[in-house]
Amino acid sequence: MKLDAFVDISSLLDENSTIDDKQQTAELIHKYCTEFGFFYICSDKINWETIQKTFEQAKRYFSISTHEQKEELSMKKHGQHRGYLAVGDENVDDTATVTQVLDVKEGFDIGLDTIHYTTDHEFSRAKNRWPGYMTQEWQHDMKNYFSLLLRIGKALLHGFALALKLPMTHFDQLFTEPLALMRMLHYPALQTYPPNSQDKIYLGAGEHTDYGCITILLQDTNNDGLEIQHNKEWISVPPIEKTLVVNIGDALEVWTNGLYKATTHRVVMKQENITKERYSIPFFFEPNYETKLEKIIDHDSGENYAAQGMQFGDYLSQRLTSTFSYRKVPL
Ligand SMILES: O=C(O)CCC(=O)C(=O)O
Repeated sequence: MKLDAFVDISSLLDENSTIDDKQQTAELIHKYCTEFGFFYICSDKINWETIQKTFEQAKRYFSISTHEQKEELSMKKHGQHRGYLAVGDENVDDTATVTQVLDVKEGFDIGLDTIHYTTDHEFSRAKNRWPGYMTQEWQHDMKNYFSLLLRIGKALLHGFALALKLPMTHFDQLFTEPLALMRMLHYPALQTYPPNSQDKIYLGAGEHTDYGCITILLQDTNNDGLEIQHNKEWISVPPIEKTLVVNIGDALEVWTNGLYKATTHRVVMKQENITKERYSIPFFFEPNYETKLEKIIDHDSGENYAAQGMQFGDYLSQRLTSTFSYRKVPL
């Protein structure tokens, strides 16, 4: 089974569209959020050329960087959440040990570059680490993509607010200094990591939920692998040209008290694609550090969230410590 959930978000991107048009889009968002927690977005108001160019630039980074150049900018080396992560540095399924499941992916994280945060937290202070050997154009393209995704994320928040019957701008104040992160991901071909050797299971990314508000994902149209859990089955979310995939994270689940679920997902590396690499760019659109994780609508799911009452930044920090080896203090 494949995910069949598409939302044209043009009305949310267009300042001149009517509130009725926006509300119609919001109703579709509501439907797919309660059904799947995942949906594709499309719009002819999105600059797909910019998106395609960024994708090619991300591939260039992984193809031309040497091992030494990557390690020079690694999170391991600098202890901050920016720059390079090698295969094994992040294992998103923190219920499995690295001896059982290994995420076969490398990545590069970029955060907000322009805002001077007023808060005094670790993520806020972390500066981007730009590879000096890539061109200025490369850096410019990455920043451009970041800005574009911020705009799309903010427009989507209006849709989510309307979907939840809140004032359209309800979330705006929570995203003035967002802990947003863009991650270029490269999944090496599976043939380099034969499955089940030494009793390990190799996944592109293990089973997990995302931690924040929403994730907006650009996928590789040459290689699929993303799967989501739906009614106790895994269904695939194949890449489709001129679409992005949106999914809900833990923060939005807590805010909606379980009305919108952070859906478990994973990236499988299929045997038939054994020779193929895969690339993707998730954009984790997260609120300000101090945002409280507490119920904002009148819905009772009977869930009791451990994160309830925490500041979002503290929750994010806790989750990253569970999944990123550079953050674990050696025993
Ligand atoms: O690469 C993908 O398609 C998904 C990545 C993902 O799930 C994640 O990084 O949280």
